[in-house]
Amino acid sequence: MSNATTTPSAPALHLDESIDEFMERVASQSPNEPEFHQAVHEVVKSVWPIVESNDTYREARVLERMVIPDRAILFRVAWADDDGCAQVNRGYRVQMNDAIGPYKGGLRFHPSVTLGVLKFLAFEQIFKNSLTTLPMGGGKGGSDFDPRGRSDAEVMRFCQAFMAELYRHIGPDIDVPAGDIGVGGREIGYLFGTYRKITGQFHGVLTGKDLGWGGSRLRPEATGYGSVYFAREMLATRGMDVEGLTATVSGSGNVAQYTTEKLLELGAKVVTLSDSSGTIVDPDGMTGEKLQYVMDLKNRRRGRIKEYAEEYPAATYLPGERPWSVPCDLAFPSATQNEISGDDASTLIANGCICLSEGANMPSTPEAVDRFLDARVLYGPGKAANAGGVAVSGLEMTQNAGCMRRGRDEVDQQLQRIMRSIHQNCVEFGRKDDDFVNYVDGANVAGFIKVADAMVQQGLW
Ligand code: NDP
Ligand code: 2IT
Repeated sequence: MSNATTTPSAPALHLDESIDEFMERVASQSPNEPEFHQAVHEVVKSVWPIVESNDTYREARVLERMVIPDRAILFRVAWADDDGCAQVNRGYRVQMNDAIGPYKGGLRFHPSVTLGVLKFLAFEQIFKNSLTTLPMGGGKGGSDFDPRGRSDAEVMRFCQAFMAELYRHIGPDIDVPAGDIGVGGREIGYLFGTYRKITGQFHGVLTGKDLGWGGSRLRPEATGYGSVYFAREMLATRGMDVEGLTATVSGSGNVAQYTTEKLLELGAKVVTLSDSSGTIVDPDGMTGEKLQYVMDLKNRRRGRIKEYAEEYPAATYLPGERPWSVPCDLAFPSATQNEISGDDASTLIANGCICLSEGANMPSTPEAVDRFLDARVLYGPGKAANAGGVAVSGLEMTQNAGCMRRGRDEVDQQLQRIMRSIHQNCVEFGRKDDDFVNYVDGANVAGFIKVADAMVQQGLW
């Protein structure tokens, strides 16, 4: 047998190309996924110098491997509405990277969900989960199903149909979904019930469960509380605290509600909330009673935030607007991606905003991020600032695996410890020559190294 044509070539060294060329390749491999390209570009810019100077990462092509999901599952979800009519949606689970633990990440039910949106979220989740210090890989899933205006029975039938396919792809040591936009305690209940019914097994296969059947204390609160804890850590680097400061919060769902609760507890003044229809501005500031009203409005009555201004006449409702023109010291974007434009960022800075902690995933456009960094704002990117939610999900997984329970104080202490450790990692890897901390670089590099090392150590897959 001739071996003339079988001599193996030397391992190709990745990164003979520029960042732009790398991004062109990502874009051509995954067309029409702008959010995914945006998330990848941000990480690639931060980690490029690390990869360029590390032969092992280059030879193992870790960066090229990380931007391709381990797998992305797309499935049909067919269900009957209350009139008995057939409805059809698309369901997805993107299993992005499990080098450091089972896939972990939420499910989003929203009409804007596409494969590209879930790939961006699953990609972010790799680094976020790595930052938590817990053994969790990156994943995300969901559907273009719109729960708005649907009855409980319709939501239940949709969740049952969704899980009738998803169940075969998940498991406590494989992939553990949780909530995200449009998926809260109600949906997790229906999804868990269906999993249990189909498999006959009571597994910790979802997090965000109710306390009565394996949920963790403080999981509903964790993302919002964690985002405020992260802001507090950032402010402490400048000798400041949240007490007495004015905050704008966007969104009025899970993350916005518990961000507001923690801010009020710590003595800040919260002056805005929003939903996809508009913003309410309350110059008197919110109170515990007003927040209870919002929780009842959004979680039980499933109403719109404009009703707040009808209930509390001192507040005004700005239809179609976001909160960023309202003067504040602190901003907590807690609704959705790309909700802060470059111009919004300039307005926030001009109005005196000194600190921004992202409860949402990628709420700032690249232009906005650049402006925050140029203005030396304390800017906490989502993958660091909102990691408290998945961190407590990780605690819920250990609780289920060990058949034990933790009390509220214990979970809160762990959450605070994890947010402090994420902050320290960001500072360590993001401090610049002039002592300014670039939390974007810090979070990306710290999150990346652990996953990249695991991929190298575990061989070429
Ligand atoms: P919810 O569904 O509880 O609330 C979402 C809020 O954001 C609602 O007020 C909703 O308004 C608003 N919103 C959703 N989509 C849009 C849009 N396209 N434009 C404007 N407003 C919008 O979701 P969560 O609070 O759980 O999630 C909020 C953000 O936090 C998301 O970015 C999510 O990925 C992120 N996050 C959530 C975590 C969690 O544990 N839940 C963990 C980490 C991050 P409307 O009612 O009009 O739709
Ligand atoms: O974006 C996120 O981190 C979440 N939606 C929470 C994921 C989780 O598994 O708790």
